[in-house]
Amino acid sequence: TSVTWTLLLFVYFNFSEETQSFKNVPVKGLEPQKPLPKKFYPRFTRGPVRVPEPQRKGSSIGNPFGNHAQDPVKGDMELSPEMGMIFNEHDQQVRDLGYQKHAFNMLISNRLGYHREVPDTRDAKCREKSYPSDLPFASIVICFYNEAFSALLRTVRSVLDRTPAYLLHEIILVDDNSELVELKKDLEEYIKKNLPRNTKLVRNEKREGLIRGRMIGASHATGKVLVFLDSHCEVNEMWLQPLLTPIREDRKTVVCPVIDIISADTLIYSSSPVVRGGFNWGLHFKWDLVPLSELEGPEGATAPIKSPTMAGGLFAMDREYFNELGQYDSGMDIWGGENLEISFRIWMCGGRLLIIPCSRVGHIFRKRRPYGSPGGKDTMAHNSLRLAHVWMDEYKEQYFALRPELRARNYGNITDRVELRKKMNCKSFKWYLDNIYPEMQISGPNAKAQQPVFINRGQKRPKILRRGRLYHLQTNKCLVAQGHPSQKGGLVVVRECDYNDQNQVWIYNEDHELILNNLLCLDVSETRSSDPPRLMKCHGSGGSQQWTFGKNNRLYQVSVGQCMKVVDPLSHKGYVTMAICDGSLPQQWHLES
Ligand code: LR7
Ligand code: MN
Repeated sequence: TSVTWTLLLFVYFNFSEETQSFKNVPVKGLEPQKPLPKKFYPRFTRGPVRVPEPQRKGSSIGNPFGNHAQDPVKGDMELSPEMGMIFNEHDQQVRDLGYQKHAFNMLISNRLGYHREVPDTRDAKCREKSYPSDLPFASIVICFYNEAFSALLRTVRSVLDRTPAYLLHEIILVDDNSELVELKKDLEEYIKKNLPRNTKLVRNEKREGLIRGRMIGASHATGKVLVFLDSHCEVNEMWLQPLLTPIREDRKTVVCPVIDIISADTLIYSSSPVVRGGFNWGLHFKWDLVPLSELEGPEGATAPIKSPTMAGGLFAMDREYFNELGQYDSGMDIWGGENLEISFRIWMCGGRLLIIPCSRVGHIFRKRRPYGSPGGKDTMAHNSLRLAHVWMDEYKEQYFALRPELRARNYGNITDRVELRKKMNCKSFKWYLDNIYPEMQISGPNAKAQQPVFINRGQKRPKILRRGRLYHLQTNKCLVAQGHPSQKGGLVVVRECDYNDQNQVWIYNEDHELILNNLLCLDVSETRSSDPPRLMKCHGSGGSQQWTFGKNNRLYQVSVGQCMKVVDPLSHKGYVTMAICDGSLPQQWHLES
């Protein structure tokens, strides 16, 4: 034992020193970033944590809130919505390139750097919990393809900052043949110079996709437990111990943290409601509210929750058990479906899948996937077909009823996976539905009516803050629709104010939306930030429809990081555009209240 202890201490000091001395490494962007005025850096409050309300139907994939972006609240990080302000052309390039390549605001990500505090979003009772000291060691596997350097490094750094060194056996980064240069050269250098020696970089010779990518990562791992993370995460306080504890008790338990939300437009970290995984017959993952029966018990809000499925990216599992259970289906490509496949396999073959409310990890939720697949193949359909044929028995008909065109589609050879299912003596899909996901609706003759009781926490409706005309101070005109205010995609212009015209009335609400005549939202294009603002259907997820009123009467657009101005105040056309905020007269607005 003394040898082990010496080893442990060695590892521990090695780590803590490393993490200490590189706390303030320069922020890495496309080129060196100038430090920003202090106000652009995050401020924190450590007040009581509000647990936000989920939507009544937690049915949207991605953000567990469905369509409602959350404002920073007490206990959440109070990051300025103007963190993404553009000061020059370089900022503009970083921002635009970021949205194109990564579908999130890379300008803000770069400004945040690799270390940042995140709000402790756990239930207060989690802080009183203690965990065994002899937990199994973890290998963290992070597979990435063309990830933004700062987001990847923040993922790794957050793990180093918030994991006790003795539990962190290693971090394995799998580069899935990324094309971005900084990921090839700079990353290797950064790892060599700045990261502890047990950070390994594995390179795929060709693009494998995240499924085979993770299998490759796992094959290099030597720790007792595998922990998978996406490459744009930030782990929270005491995230790992609550995940390792149930695995130590039962090696066939697979666990997921609660996935907190990092906004793609503001990078604000906010708390997720505790929801669990489900799916629909299109074989898409979805979030469900937790049935009341699951929440009752002495441990209340901190007790693990059985989950029919996992989202896919963030989970921990005994390494030997991962291998025994058949890793992943290596016939699956790039993205999609593997999360349902491993979920069904865990439950049907004698394991269980839990969500651990006291473990929290933030993930950047983006609105689109920024990369394609080789040959433009629909890998989600290919992968789903494979899982349906191997695991779903007669219930695969439910999928084909929705996707009849896939019935005859080739899905490759599945013999090995069918064998695996037989060899492990796995239960039927019917058993899974009856016992693990009874609330799944089945259409047709054997439909079930029984629905469990859910806690009704109501739906969040953004409060109206102001209602009135939006004046342009210099011209004394009002912002209106160029055409009809109900026309989607229509431009806005300034015109003579008319006090009797409802079509000139704007609503400004707590989600920072500007809604004209209670119909459409003022919106900007995310990818073409030089396009003029326009009216679009309100999507409720912030970003391109998020506006703030700031100093010098400016009207600031959160996702483009610029201010709205009248192009030519003397012209009767009244065109408006987005421009670098400069406090000048053409950029001054006033919203009536
Ligand atoms: O070809 C690829 N090679 C890769 O290495 C494509 C992707 N990747 C990497 C990528 O860089 C990232 O780190 O794989 C990881 C996941 O890809 P994302 O972030 O584009 O996926 P996602 O977050 O949109 O998708 C969710 O569903 C996927 C289904 O295949 C995976 O299981 C993701 O891990 C999963 N993410 C989460 O569960 C986080 C919570 C989101 C939700 C709900
Ligand atoms: Mn992801």
